[in-house]
Amino acid sequence: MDSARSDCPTLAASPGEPPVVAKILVAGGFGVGKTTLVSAISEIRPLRTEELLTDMGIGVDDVSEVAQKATTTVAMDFGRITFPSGALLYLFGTPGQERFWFMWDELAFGALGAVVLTDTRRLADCFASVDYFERRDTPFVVAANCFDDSPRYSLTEIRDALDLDPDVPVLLCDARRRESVKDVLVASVSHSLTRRRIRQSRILPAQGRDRDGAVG
Ligand SMILES: Nc1nc2c(ncn2[C@@H]2O[C@H](COP(=O)(O)OP(=O)(O)OP(=O)(O)O)[C@@H](O)[C@H]2O)c(=O)[nH]1
Ligand SMILES: [Mg+2]
Repeated sequence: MDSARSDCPTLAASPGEPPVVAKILVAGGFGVGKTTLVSAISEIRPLRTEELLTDMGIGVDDVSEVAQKATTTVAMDFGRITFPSGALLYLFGTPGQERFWFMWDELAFGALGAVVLTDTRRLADCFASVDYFERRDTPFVVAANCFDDSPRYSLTEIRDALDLDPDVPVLLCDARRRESVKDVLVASVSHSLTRRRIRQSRILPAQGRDRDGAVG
């Protein structure tokens, strides 16, 4: 598969420097399209850990809203994208079901940022992901995956329903379409780098101050 067509300029390395490598987590509730999103954009055959949903899950997994779904992710999805600048983006999709959430800390380790994927038929299912990234102070964007029979809400309505901070980007997407997924990832990387720059600009001046707050 071709590398992403439009580059993400903020991830470009300086000349002579090794390529920038970044990790983005794709999280969200059960069956919102995380595996689909990673598969739609990965330039390598994505690593998938799908297992059949069987009767063993009755009473444990709530599949009422995803009746067509036959498999579920039990560990993670993994994909890779190379930008024309040479920057590498590694994508890690989390398992959506609550019984696998113990793996999230391992998957989130070292992540530049995250995408919280949501389905507007079940917005509340992404509360846990939003809380998780807010608690960890990991920059995230929210992408509403537009299923054919999902109600259409404005970005403001989605933001309000999830009670998001004003700086959290909210987008609509189609997790099956590569171009749409690319827009989500570019938004995630840009937002994460902006947040990181703001954080550093707060830390650096503070380090140069003496106990009275005077800049040394
Ligand atoms: N119509 C439509 N179907 C989609 C879309 N995204 C995903 N699907 C379908 O929805 C189902 C669930 O997608 P997955 O990608 O397995 O969802 P997931 O979030 O990885 O699920 P878990 O890992 O089990 O939590 C699959 O059958 C997809 O083909 C979409 O944008 N539109
Ligand atoms: Mg999955």
